[in-house]
Amino acid sequence: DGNQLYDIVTYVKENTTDQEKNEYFGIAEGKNVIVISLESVQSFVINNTLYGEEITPFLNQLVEESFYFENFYHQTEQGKTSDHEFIIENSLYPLPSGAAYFTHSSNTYMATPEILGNEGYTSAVFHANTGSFWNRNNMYATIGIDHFYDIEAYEVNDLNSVGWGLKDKEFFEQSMKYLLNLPEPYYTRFITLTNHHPFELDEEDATIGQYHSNSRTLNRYFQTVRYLDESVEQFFNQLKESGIYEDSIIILLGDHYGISDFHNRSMAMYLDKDEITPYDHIQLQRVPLFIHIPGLEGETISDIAGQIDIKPTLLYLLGIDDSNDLSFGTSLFAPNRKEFVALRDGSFITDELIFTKDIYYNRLTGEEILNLNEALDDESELIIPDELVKLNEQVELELTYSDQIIYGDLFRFYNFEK
Ligand code: GP9
Ligand code: MN
Repeated sequence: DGNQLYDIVTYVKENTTDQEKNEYFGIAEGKNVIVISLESVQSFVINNTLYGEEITPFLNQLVEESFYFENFYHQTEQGKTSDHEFIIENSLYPLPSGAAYFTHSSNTYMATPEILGNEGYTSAVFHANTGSFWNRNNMYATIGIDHFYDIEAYEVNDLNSVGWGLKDKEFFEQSMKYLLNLPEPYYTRFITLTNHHPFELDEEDATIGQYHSNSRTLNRYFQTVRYLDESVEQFFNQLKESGIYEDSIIILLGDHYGISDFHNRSMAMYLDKDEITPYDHIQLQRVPLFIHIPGLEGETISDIAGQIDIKPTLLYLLGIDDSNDLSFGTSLFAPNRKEFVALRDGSFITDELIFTKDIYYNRLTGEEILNLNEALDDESELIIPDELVKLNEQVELELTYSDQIIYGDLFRFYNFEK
């Protein structure tokens, strides 16, 4: 109701919307936007090797030429790919269970495509799957996506498909004609598919060997990741040849983890660890984020970041004032950032800490700082520093506020006009 919204607006205005502007504000003004979702890619494959061979040669090269965020976390839940779409377009958290794409596709939102639409942008999503998958067709209409190139827009047959459908190289290739016909400037998203569990690949497409462990899933993962790396390289070449590249800002990000905890033993073996601790689990939720602006030098950024920051970051780089928007993220280029990244289960990351499963860890070393369970078992006096209590409360509050917005469709009552 109105009171809930008032509290939320107050909180958001105090915590996220007051972005100081620096030289990055508007640095990509008027450019076309190309967002590439790297299905199931986790950061551990970037600048890493398998039996001495680079796994992602093209993406490694791209690290050098982009703003690369090495401590960027996915924040998705059960809605998987659709959750990552929901988070990056709205800067809201996904729901604790179910997928907002299914359950709240008729809500009022003020998503990136709507905001950019008001600035003269045309928006499009490219994804070679059935339009109703994740209820995308309905949600896209709600958030103002002008064109959805779903499976109907592609020529799909036995030869050019594997696993979940059209191979990514074919997907990018066939997408070019549509991209070239979009009125500029445009905001586009490309959702890849081949690097999806169970990571099937035709032999002729495999250019790196498999891993050898008890997990067939992890063993194959490296091959489909490499295939995706090559698909993206091919797409970049096509963007360059067609002249699109120069006028674009290209954002690449992982949507969510690809290797679940079920494969922890094999994962530990690959990472040369005895086991995957709760700390390691959180660190494995890092997915790559590249912000590539042709002509700018690359920089690897170690600050913590989350998918919730994508919307304000993009608007910031495009020079669009979003001070009356309601979002839970902050621009990754603004000097005054929010101090934590919250995951949907209440785990969170700060510059210094990782909190998960009732344990506070030192983020950089992985050392346990405080274990709430052990302290309680001991019957010892448990003293939790005030700042930790405050952080936990703020994370919970923020997740609750985001849920209230979605469950109550509260944006109906908010005036986004400046
Ligand atoms: C389906 C694709 C994969 O269209 O986006 O979805 P996921 O299983 O990763 O959520
Ligand atoms: Mn996915």
